[in-house]
Amino acid sequence: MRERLLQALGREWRELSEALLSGERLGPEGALRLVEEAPLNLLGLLAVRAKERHSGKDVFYNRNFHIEPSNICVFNCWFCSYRKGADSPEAWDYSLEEIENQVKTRRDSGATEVHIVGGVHPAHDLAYYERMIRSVKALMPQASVKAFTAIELRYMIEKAGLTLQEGLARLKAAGMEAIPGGGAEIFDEAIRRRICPEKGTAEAWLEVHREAHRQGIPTNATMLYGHIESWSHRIDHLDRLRRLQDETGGFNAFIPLKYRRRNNPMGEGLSEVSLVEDMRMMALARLYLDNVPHLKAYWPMFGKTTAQMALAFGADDMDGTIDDSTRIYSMAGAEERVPSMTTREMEELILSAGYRPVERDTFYNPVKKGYL
Ligand code: V47
Repeated sequence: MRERLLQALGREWRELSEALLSGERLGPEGALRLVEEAPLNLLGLLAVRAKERHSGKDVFYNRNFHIEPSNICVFNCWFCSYRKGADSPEAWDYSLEEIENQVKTRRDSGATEVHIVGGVHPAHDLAYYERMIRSVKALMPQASVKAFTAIELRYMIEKAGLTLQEGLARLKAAGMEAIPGGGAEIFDEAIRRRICPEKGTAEAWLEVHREAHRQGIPTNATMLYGHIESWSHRIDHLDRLRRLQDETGGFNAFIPLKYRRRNNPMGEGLSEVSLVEDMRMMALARLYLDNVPHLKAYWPMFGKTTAQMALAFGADDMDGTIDDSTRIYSMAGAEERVPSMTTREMEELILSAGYRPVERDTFYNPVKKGYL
């Protein structure tokens, strides 16, 4: 099969495909040539082979919900439709009691993960976030708390006058068991300065994740693509993540986040990238990040059908059921206005793409194999 496939390819792609199929590492130049010039179906095939080396026929999902404590943010990122100033009528800032009530309505839903991310709020301090995590854990001891982007973490820890090591240790002691991948955007310094000048450097983002990994806290990584960056910037971003992962092994999953253009200042002069470009991006991520176990197709951002299609381009994780608990993407114009999926719908999407659904916990331990 493999021989026939390689024979069928033109000489042009035979050597690179052979190297990738034997598990050789893709370098930046090979990656650029592949993603810009290779036929889409070849990219899909190579990425699926790489996915199957990591996770066979399994495709993971979890039962989760988000808490977005506030959309008030001290930073003003060009691509963000979510952040509001403190005096905006569209701003929210839930009290701990309101957050507890959100958890109470979902505590018996079977969720195994609570994902907490919000704006970088000017007034709240580390002690407030410790209390928040503790009260979520007290109400749902069976669920893992995956909380706060590296940007939120740096801000609350610096404000408390602590080192990263001390601040992360305190949050871990309060019950923070994993860290989501947000805030990475694009690592290239020049692009980063244009789209999120106040957010801190790429090195600052990487340092938070490095320290978390050192403390045994697993994390995810993201990349915001499809705006003013080029394929070379995307490859540079993947390369910096791959280097950190070689060092620590602490990333669980990578999540490419497609830029959505509604209701944010950057969208005025830009259109969104095509489905074909999304699939090329997925395949590139699977092939380049050979040391990151999982690649997530985040359906609230892509829409359900595009997320399902991503399973043919190397993704092996569909994130979770969400239960209509996040606004970041619907505010930016994503298709899923009310992001919610039943486990049945999730499993049907995975099965009809030819894979075996596996409900997982935050750490990718199987909770159950298939309900249908
Ligand atoms: O960092 C903001 C992105 C991220 C837009 O770790 C936008 O499991 C597209 O990181 N268009 C936050 N993207 C969300 C995030 C995340 C989501 C799901 C799962 C996980 C995980 C992490 O959302 C931000 C930014 O890159 N974002 N605005 C926009 N207009």
